[in-house]
Amino acid sequence: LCQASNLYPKDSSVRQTKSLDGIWNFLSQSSLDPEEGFRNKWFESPLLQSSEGERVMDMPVPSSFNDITTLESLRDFVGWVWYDREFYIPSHWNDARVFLHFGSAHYTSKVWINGHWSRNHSGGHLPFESDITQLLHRGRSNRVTVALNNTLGAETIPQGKWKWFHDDPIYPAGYFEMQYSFDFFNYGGIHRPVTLYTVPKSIHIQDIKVVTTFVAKDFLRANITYEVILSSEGSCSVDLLDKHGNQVACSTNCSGILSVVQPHLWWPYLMSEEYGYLYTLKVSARDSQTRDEYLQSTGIRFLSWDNTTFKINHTPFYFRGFGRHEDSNFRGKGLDLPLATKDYNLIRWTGANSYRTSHYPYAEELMDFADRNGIVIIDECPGVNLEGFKPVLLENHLRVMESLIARDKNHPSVVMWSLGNEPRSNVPEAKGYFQTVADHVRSLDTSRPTILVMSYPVEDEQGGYAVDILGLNRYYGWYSQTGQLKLIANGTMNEIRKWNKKFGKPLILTEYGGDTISGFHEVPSTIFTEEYQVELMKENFLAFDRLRDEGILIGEMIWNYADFMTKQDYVRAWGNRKGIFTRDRHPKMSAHVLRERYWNMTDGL
Ligand code: GCB
Repeated sequence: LCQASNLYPKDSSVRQTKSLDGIWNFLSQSSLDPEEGFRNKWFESPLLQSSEGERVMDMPVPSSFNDITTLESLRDFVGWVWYDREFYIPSHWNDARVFLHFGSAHYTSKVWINGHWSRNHSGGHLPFESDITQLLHRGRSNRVTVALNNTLGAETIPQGKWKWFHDDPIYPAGYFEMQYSFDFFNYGGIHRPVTLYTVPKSIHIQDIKVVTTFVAKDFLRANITYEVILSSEGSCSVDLLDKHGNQVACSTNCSGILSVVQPHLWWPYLMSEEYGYLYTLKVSARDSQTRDEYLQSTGIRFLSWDNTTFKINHTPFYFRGFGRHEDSNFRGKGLDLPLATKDYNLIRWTGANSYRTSHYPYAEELMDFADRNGIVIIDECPGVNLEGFKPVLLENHLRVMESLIARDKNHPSVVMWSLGNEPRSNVPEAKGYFQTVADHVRSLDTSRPTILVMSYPVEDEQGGYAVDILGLNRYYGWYSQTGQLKLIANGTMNEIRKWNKKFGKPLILTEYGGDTISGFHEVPSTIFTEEYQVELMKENFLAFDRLRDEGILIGEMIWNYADFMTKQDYVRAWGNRKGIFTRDRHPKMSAHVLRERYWNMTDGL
């Protein structure tokens, strides 16, 4: 089987795609007998025809399965679920190699085609694919079966803890319970598109890497360094096309440097009238028999950083944005393009220029939106609340960073790799652990800095040594000094100055905020009211403006863009309510206040 590719499945003059999204058959397995489906080989025949056939239900893909039905047991389900569907291969695909690509499935997957095992994958937020050419039926129907398990353990990223209950007076025998410490619902399901795509049999483009390695200070010239990786020996031709399809540079080498005169730089939203400018790198590869073609969009922009600043195209950049989640009603973490498009329109409405993919990599479709809209991304791996720092965890962390970089390396919007959010990094082991992760990331990509988002008191924090940029989450007026608005500005300033003194690196306040129930109002304000959220923000702004003047703060990101679902918890009223939008994207008072601030920072564009 030929090695999988890192390229997003796309049509070209050679390649074709076919979506397998839609309604699939779905069955959740009893947690009392987790091996049942494997023992009875449910992958060998259609689920509907299994002995459990009457329990089979409709399940949309992409979507989380949890909120689709009326069953409490499925909403809270932890364990194996099974999906299958039938599909046909177009007859003109007979000469092609066919790959099956999953945008993501949470968390552990096993895939079969027509009853034959195709691949396993572990990890809930990154793509995986396999060459299924040999397993396909031509001229009659095919079946894809997926067994998927959303259980998290001590070594998965993120982590969870689970327990079987036997002989317990409260729990029924065999009761399975999973706990996790992170603050968002552990949705399960096939969360992103499932796509078949073709490449030529004898040679294909496996990967393309594009990095802007030089932008002249006067912006009149730029270099991009590229590399094309082929599945077998062959030759390349590469054309760089501008927005109108005009060729601006070309080469017949599989790797090299393209020099662009008077480049249209990729600028963040509202930093130039031409924000989000994208070129297309048209890559062709051939051998004596055939030709492959892939169109890679690319932006020309250069990043640099030191102990006080972070620059895009030699211009200091201040992050004004959000933490976010992939989360919405019914579909949970399933990709939803109407919602994604609405979100980008709302983000632009607020005047924000950036967000962090808290706390896991988001769908590639969202990264493409960010590229086109000039929204700057801090790209976070799924390492949220990591603890223990055992060697196996480290290995898995390195692998997940590799897959993240492999997937997102060509997005101009991605300017930073986040090694994680709020690790339990107040222990000595954390220092070496994060040094290893950061060094590994640098060995894979020197063009972007690393960040770690931290939460311990500065005296205890061990994670900050390893990274280039510090991320800090602070909740003055909420988790500390609750209800005491007047302490927020001083608390925040005092704290960030201490971080600067200890680590001497640029800092982004990656989270601040407070839960706010849309429609709660009170004067004088109290926590949970819309007034309180606004006043809390304004006190934070006082601190941010001072710290920015002092040159130690390079960004602010409110927690959160929108309300989102969490596990049931008495400190969460129907999820986390720190959004400036509600879960269905209606603005709270805070959205207007943030909008005013962010637009005032845009230098009049
Ligand atoms: C945090 C976490 C985030 C939570 C947030 C909160 O520090 O990073 O995942 O949702 O606090 O609202 O408690």
